[in-house]
Amino acid sequence: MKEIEEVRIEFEEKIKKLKPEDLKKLETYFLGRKGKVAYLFELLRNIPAKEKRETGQQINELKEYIENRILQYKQLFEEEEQQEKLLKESIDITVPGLKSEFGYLHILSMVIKEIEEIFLSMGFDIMTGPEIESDYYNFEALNIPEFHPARDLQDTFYLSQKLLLRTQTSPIQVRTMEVQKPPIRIIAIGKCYRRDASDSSHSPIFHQIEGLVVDKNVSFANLKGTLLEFTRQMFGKDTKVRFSPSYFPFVEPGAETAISCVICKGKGCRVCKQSGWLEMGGSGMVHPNVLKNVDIDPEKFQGFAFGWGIERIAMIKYSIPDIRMFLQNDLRFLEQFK
Ligand code: 2U9
Repeated sequence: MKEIEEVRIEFEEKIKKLKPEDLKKLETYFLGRKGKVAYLFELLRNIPAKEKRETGQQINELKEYIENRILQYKQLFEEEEQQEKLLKESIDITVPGLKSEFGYLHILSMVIKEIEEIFLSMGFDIMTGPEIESDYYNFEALNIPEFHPARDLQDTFYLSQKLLLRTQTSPIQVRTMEVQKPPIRIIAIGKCYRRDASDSSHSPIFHQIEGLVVDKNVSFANLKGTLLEFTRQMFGKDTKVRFSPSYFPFVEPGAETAISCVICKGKGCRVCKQSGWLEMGGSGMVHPNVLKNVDIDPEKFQGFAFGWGIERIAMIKYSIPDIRMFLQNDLRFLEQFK
């Protein structure tokens, strides 16, 4: 009877400070083949027959008690473990979902699409061409003679004696006139390269749009009407266009082309330097030599052309202060145009 009491006391002590990971060990210690309860049954063999029944019952009661307590703990620990798992793995469905970022066009791509749509609606086709060009298509075919300053090394990226990065998209127009005879109504949009130090309004890489119309009875008035319509759709219908005489080897007459300031509507402000006008690029009637170079008879056909900077258009339309922002990949800038 004393040993039974000792085993019970030992069990109560151990079960009090039982940790889940020791449950198996405790079960074996008390209920295993060589456990405390087995030890008590061993002792049973040596006591007098008449006390055997009584004692045996006592031991069985203790065994059941220990089994039940251990079972309770097993269930308890399993529940706690289950609770812990639920807590750890539970997700709060009321938390707002992660916003999936959608891609969006670069502001320049947006402006290019806008410009293309306007000219497509006016019946123009869109052409592209190589950015690496020969000096023939970039200069000679455009009536730019061998020693013209535009050919200078300080303005042009040469890749070899004959190859260069195009300084304007005009080579596309030349290539088109070689394979397509009038009527021609095309715009060419693309990257151009100038060996220029970059500052807030100049970048060695910039985008240009050039337009070319070649047909019978094409006049300077057609040029003015086309650019006025484009300007109105791009900058608002009260915008005006100004043509000032200028010289370019590939057009004659040539004209600097400006639009009335979109900020002050022509009154004069900081953006237009008090002039009321914003220079956009150049234009003119295609020079007869350029037509001759592509076997188009200047006596039968005439053409007009223009060339504007895309960054310039974007900067004016969206009040962008510095041309370098287009290339810096700064999300604080790009995200404004999502
Ligand atoms: C052909 C014949 C004529 C395109 C023209 C300009 C005037 C012009 C510059 C101004 C801004 C380029 O982006 S820019 O730096 N361009 O001023 N471009 S006339 O004349 C052509 C083009 C192709 C066959």
